[in-house]
Amino acid sequence: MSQDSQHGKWTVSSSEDEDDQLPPSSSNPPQVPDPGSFSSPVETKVDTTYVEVKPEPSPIPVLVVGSEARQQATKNQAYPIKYESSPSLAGKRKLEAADGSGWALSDSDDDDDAKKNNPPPAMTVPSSKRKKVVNERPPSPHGRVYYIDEPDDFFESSVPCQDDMFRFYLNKVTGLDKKYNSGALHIRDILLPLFGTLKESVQFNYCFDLAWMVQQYPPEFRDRPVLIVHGDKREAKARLVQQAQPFPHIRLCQAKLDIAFGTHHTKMMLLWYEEGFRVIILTSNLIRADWYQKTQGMWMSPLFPRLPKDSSDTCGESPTFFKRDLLEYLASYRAPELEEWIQRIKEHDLSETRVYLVGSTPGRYVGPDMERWGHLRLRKLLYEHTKCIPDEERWPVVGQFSSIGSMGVDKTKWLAGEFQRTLATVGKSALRPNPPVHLLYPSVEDVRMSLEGYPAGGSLPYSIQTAQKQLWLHSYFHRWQADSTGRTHAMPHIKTYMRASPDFTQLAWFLVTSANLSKAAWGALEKNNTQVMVRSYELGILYVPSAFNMKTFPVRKNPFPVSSSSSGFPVPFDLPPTRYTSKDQPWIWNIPHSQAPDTHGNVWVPS
Ligand code: TGV
Repeated sequence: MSQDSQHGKWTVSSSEDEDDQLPPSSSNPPQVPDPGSFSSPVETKVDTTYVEVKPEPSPIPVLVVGSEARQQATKNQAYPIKYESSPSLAGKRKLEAADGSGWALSDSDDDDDAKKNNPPPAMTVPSSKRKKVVNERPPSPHGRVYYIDEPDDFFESSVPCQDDMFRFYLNKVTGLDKKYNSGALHIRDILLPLFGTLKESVQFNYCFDLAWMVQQYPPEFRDRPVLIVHGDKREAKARLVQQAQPFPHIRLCQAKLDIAFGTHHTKMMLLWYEEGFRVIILTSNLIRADWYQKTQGMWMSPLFPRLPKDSSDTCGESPTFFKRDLLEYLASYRAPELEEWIQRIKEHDLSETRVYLVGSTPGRYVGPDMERWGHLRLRKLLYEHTKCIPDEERWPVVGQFSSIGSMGVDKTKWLAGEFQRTLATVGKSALRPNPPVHLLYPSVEDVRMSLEGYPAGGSLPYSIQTAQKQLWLHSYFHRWQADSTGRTHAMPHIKTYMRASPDFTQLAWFLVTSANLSKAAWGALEKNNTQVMVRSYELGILYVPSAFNMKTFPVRKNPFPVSSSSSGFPVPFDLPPTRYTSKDQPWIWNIPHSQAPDTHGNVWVPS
């Protein structure tokens, strides 16, 4: 997905101190007449009359006939940068409407959100209203200093401690107190020569700004070959091809997406150096907005040295079989462009890796293949590599994500059935009592009071159409932002899943991944549990204590500032999680908030 393509009506806001320089994702909060206050208890009562009044706003109403068109529009809207008119998509979109192919073999009764109408927040700011809002602007909790550009010290070297056991890092966030960025990495840091002398790289991702990406590479490596692995088709692909035009060193590789509504979410860098090879598995898109004021996570592999020339292919394996699993994941693309990388990886020593790879790759899997991908893969790893814990039914499962798919009319359909069973797996115990499940997802107030304000909601694409069918889900919800000063002021684009002790001081395992809370990402059982169907490409890494010769991971008490003396796992949000009160609502991106201005004095009115 390229971000310079968008057909919606985005009007640049002109509130006084924003001027011409807009923050990366700044889409400008929209305004329409107030539809009435929207408030409901945690579990019930979404005001559905609202939906009837404005059933399906869409940026291209006449043309949106197929789900992919909607999907496209949604993606485009999410990452607006340039205003670009898009000529004559009508014919193409109409053709796409007919291609729902992959459906025939599936017996999933529920759809994921991908199929649904996710009307994006196309935003207009009538100048009259705009003034009014500007005048009503409340004092910003972040003070008058709001960084439009990254601050001068932003790119100062922040080489992570090389003895960092977990190799888990957050991104640097613009506009937060410096202490919260200690130990954090910007994309430019990752590509610094001190991590290796780059020869070639591969960028797996969903959304790309190739011109911006090129600028993130150090000048001396800027013309080294880069392979882009993406999932775009048709117009979106054409736009990506066009983006790549000025860069002869960039080649594209389109990942096959044969099952309807699948997406290429995997975010990974393969970096081939004079000195060896490195893998980065992360949660950020390759666009500036994703590296600006959001919380993102990454795992950086050790530098993998080259194996001696005559080594066999199976050499250089880690205790976690990371080499085998990475090669299997790459092979699943069946892409000729990746063959040379598969060969290269075989020639390197990945034995120092202490994490397990958890991937999803589209397909319908039966028999032993069911455990290769998605949540059944996670289940198998937890079964084999974690130990039973006393009192295990009191150890909560925590899931934290930035988007939510459709998971049916009640919890038994997927969440409390198959997915919870996976997350509840520890060791080989026969009894599997249901642990507490805490789901972390930003509330409206979290988004409103965040560094980005409402525009952060443009990357939290939970739609009212999906939400209103699963009000039961919201009773599991906990806040992302526990207080209004810390790092959680940067809204999450990170996704994490973990099992914590009852007092949240210990972890039985921790996972960071691209996979949101959706069946498309994690897979769903079909055909009387004899088949699992996965729609999307996803990638994450699992930490289990046994791979670190530990019983559990202690949770790092004060993750900020990062100090070499502090130990324990750096969980990127506050524990214990805070449950939504009856006043809290999950962020739903196509519900307007015209009465409560955000941290920039703007309101949110999706069209
Ligand atoms: C979006 C961006 C709003 C299918 C896929 C992509 C990502 C995430 C995430 C969530 C959804 C993503 C997407 C969309 C994308 C902003 C909406 C649809 C509709 C990502 N893709 N809309 N159908 N869609 O949270 O990680 O960043 O990779």
